[in-house]
Amino acid sequence: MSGNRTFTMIKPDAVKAGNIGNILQMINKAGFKIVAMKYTRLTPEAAGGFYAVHKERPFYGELVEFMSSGPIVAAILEKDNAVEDFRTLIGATNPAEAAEGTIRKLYASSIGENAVHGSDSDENAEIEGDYHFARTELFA
Ligand code: 3AN
Repeated sequence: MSGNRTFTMIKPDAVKAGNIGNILQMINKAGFKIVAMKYTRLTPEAAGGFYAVHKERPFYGELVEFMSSGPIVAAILEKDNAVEDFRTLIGATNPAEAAEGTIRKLYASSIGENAVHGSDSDENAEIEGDYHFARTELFA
């Protein structure tokens, strides 16, 4: 059975370009409810930990540097079939291959600077949401 939560980040390129509002509007229009959200900046250590699964990939250093280069928006989203539906909304990793009308087609400039993150499984959605929000939920 598919879960009803996913985790997203609006990445530094999209924040810098002034697209937070446009992207959140697309997320809401697609039927996702925002259940946790924060504007923050990742340290290189925090970005490195978040993307630890990619640490053997050739682009890891570049990815960590980019993700800690400026503020981001992190959020937990709720909707039936959240992970899959959100991956559809954001489009392919490479914006050149992303479908028309997707967030990456509209707002991403390259495979490395691709505007948004979306979890790729229910298990990772929970791990990634906890990475950003588990401790601060103590203050909810
Ligand atoms: P997605 O974000 O679509 O799940 P992943 O998990 O393959 O894609 O990659 C995680 C992140 O790593 C991507 N969002 C992108 O920023 C970066 N990335 C992936 N492939 C490349 C690449 N070939 N060159 C540079 N950065 C990449």
